[in-house]
Amino acid sequence: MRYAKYLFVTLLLCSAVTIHAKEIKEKRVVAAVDADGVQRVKILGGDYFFDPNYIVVKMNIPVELIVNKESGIVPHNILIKAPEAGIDFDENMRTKPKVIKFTPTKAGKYDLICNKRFLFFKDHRAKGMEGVFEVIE
Ligand SMILES: [Cu+2]
Repeated sequence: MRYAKYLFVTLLLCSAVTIHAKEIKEKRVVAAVDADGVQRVKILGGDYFFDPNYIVVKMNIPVELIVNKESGIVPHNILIKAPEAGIDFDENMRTKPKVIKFTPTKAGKYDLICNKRFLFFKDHRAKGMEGVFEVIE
């Protein structure tokens, strides 16, 4: 009987971990280089996700991110702040696709996020609207 309490707590912890793992399910895309020498990746945003949420591109090859969001009243943005790698943008997402152009100059993993928030609620990144932008050599 004494152990029942510990078992219960363990089960609670396990389910909490499982729920969190579900929220951050990885959708990975490795960009291909198009015939015109540009790496194009489409990114869809919504409440509260980016799809894909793990993007791999090659260094020193131009990138075009074609971004849009699902219809809905919640505003979303897409931003990466990595000026040291030639990546520095903060764009509001619309349902109509928008093209973001840059050329990454430094290998590494950079945070891709939406930092919108409603009043005192958690920002969208904390709700799962985040991803990894990886630049490889
Ligand atoms: Cu958002």
